[in-house]
Amino acid sequence: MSYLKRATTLLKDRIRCHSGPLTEQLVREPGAFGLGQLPSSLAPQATTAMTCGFCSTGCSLNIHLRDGAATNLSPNVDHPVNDGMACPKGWEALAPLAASDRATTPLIRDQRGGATREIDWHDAATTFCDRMKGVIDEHGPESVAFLSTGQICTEEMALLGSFAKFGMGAIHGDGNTRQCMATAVRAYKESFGFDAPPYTYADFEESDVIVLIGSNLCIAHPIMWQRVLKNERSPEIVVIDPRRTETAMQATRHIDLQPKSDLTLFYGLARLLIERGRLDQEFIDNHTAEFDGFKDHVSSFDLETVAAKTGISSEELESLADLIGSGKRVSFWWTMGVNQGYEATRTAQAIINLALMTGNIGKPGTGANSITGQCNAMGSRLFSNTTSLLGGHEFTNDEHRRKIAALLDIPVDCIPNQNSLAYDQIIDGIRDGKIKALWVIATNPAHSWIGRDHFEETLGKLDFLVVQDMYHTTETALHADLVLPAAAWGEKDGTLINSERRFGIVKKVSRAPGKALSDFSIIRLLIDTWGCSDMFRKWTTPEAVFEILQKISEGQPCDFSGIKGYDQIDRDGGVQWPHTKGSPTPDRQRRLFEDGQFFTADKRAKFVYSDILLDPEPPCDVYPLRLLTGRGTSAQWHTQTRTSKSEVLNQLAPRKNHIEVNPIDASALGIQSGDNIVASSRRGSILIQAYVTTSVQKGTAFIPMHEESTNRLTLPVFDPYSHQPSYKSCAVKIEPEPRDGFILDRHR
Ligand SMILES: Nc1nc2c(c(=O)[nH]1)N[C@H]1C(S)=C(S)[C@@H](COP(=O)(O)OP(=O)(O)OC[C@H]3O[C@@H](n4cnc5c(=O)[nH]c(N)nc54)[C@H](O)[C@@H]3O)O[C@H]1N2
Ligand SMILES: Nc1nc2c(c(=O)[nH]1)N[C@H]1C(S)=C(S)[C@@H](COP(=O)(O)OP(=O)(O)OC[C@H]3O[C@@H](n4cnc5c(=O)[nH]c(N)nc54)[C@H](O)[C@@H]3O)O[C@H]1N2
Ligand code: SF4
Ligand SMILES: [Mo]
Repeated sequence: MSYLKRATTLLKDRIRCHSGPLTEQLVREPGAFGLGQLPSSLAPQATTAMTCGFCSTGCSLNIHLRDGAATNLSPNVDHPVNDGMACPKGWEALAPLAASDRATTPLIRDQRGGATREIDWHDAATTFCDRMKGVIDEHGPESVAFLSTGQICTEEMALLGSFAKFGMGAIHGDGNTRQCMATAVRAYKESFGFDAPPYTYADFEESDVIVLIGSNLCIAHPIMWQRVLKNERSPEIVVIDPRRTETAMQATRHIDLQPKSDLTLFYGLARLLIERGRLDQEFIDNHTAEFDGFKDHVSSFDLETVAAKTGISSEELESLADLIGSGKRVSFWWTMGVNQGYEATRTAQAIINLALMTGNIGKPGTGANSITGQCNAMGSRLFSNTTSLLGGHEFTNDEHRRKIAALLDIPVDCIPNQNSLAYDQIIDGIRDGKIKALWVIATNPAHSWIGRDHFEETLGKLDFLVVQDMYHTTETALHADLVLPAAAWGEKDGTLINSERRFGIVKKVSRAPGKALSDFSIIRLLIDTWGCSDMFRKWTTPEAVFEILQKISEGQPCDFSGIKGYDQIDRDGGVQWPHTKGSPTPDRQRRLFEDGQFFTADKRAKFVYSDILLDPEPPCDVYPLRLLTGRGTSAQWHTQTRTSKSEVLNQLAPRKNHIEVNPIDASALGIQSGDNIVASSRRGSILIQAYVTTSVQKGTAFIPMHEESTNRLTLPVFDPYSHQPSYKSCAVKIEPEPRDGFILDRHR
């Protein structure tokens, strides 16, 4: 059977651990595809450390093994990231692997809306290739797209992006990192010359003033919050968030600004700092560009204007400017409250500008620091081959294309010379009938995509939808023509890159169920079936791909060619980039820009700024509330495919989906906590339970994104520079549930 031969090749790394012939094992042993036996190097050990596969913090977890298989875990006490701590998701990381709805075999759906039937890998790979090739033959390479993720290993995303773009000839591919980090990427590229978060977590401990902007650290990055708590300098902790979040409650100062007034606030603060001479003029003169233009630009943001727009009193604004201006070590940290907005990129750059003008960069406890979301969002930003060519190169730069072609020993013509459509444009392309086939890997857009009330119809327009996931029950997989069962975190090898640019390692410590294969092996199988094995002859194992990526990174700011294989990452508690070949073993905590040299052509960081944009959907008479969305609890992860499979995490999460409403708005409508209410936007209506709380301002409401219906309400607008969705603001109304039955009027 030829597919077994192919499987033998692609599972080469595993053959070493099999005692008998591989084919025999595959037939005899359930799960052999996914894991086979555990690597012999792990088997005798009682514990082995690996990086958590949920958030970008990158905590190290000690996996306790019996006969080489994971039985339990505990946080690693000797690791520069988490120092013996983990949040509930980390403690429960093994539970989602054992869920009963794991995808265990490839599934095909012969008819839209019909049931699926099981097929073998040979038929799955053949179906994938035949149908994709059919679409390309008929409609051209622009008619096929993939949507990737920040939640698979770096090596897997590089293999995926390279196969899709260089092997299949597809041009378009984006990922859920667009929903999450695109703004920070764009902001850093323009301001610093490269997508380079500059900090190390030690900066949380070394700051005098920690400014958290649109970041609910206690819920979304609980172990980073623990690092804040380890700060012995009694720092001022300022939380800039329209909601009184768990983090805001712990802060020394909560700035509860009007939603989406951040850009005005930061320009106003910049003007105040200039007026009061609170500048690091030497740093500005020697290491930045375009300050004078910026100074002119912010001059119109006077105190009264800023106070009126942000809802923050003049006194508080002045006091905040003084705090930032007088602080010796001020660090600015931002997350989705900034990235997910209609003027997000400029807002992120306004934060960067504050750090630059006060010289708060490149020194302990400082920085303009974007906190990442998913465990490997950083890997995706650099190596997914979606928005940029591998290693932070550009598709549109011929020199870069030639360089990558030579390094990979492939014809330069295989590398597209144009950028991919962004996620929203891919979705539009499907709606307009231009994109006919979509391959979705480790993301669940039928829940997470913005304003997706008509999303099912949109997916229905595709000729071919492939979903590659660890579960066959995700909202997106339920629409798939072909489901490819994936091994999960803990069932495969590779690396993840955390928020502070640290490579961490993940390992096979558990057997994947049934015939599930690692994403790496699935893509290898598809490569071989497609007929482009030769192009990927060196991409044999995750570690071989790691070495290829090391070569590609050489000379780039993200150069990690000095890392001596997975062994060094494992031994040293991760390694941050950059680490160039031949350089000495790096310190365990490193920040960028200590020499004041940035990655721009003139080595100067740039002040970037624009005019304030009009709010695309302000509250009005009909829809008087502004809806915010975001993370609900530390026990819930996104669309909940994983976290809902843990009984422990379910106990820690709210039992019912809920909308948070301020008491003043609630009482005006006679609504009490626990009431079922109808929340509507111009896109649709949902039925949801009210939770009356002062943590949301009057005139605003909040629904956690974990609730499936949230994105039926959200407004599909995007930042013009990053194309990141503006998930955090749209106009809604709420009404008590009508007594005589309620029909969801979803398409008004
Ligand atoms: N438990 C848990 N942890 C997670 C995740 C998860 O799903 N669950 N997901 C991970 C991922 S991928 C990401 S991207 C991160 C997200 O991490 P965060 O960005 O910290 O989480 P969010 O709740 O999305 O948004 C943060 C805050 O932005 C505020 N906000 C809304 N609008 C505005 C505004 O106009 N201005 C300001 N200043 N703030 C505003 C919201 O009130 C919210 O408290 O979390 C990661 N960690
Ligand atoms: N309203 C609103 N919507 C939002 C947000 C918001 O704040 N508000 N936040 C946005 C943000 S920041 C993000 S990051 C997105 C997240 O949105 P999604 O990416 O759609 O959410 P996840 O639930 O993390 O989906 C990951 C999928 O990958 C699968 N999976 C897990 N591990 C593996 C693996 O190893 N291999 C494969 N093949 N599959 C795997 C999981 O089962 C799951 O189906 O949501 C966005 N949507
Ligand atoms: S904080 Fe993030 S990385 Fe650490 S245990 Fe929790 S989910 Fe995992
Ligand atoms: Mo995210």
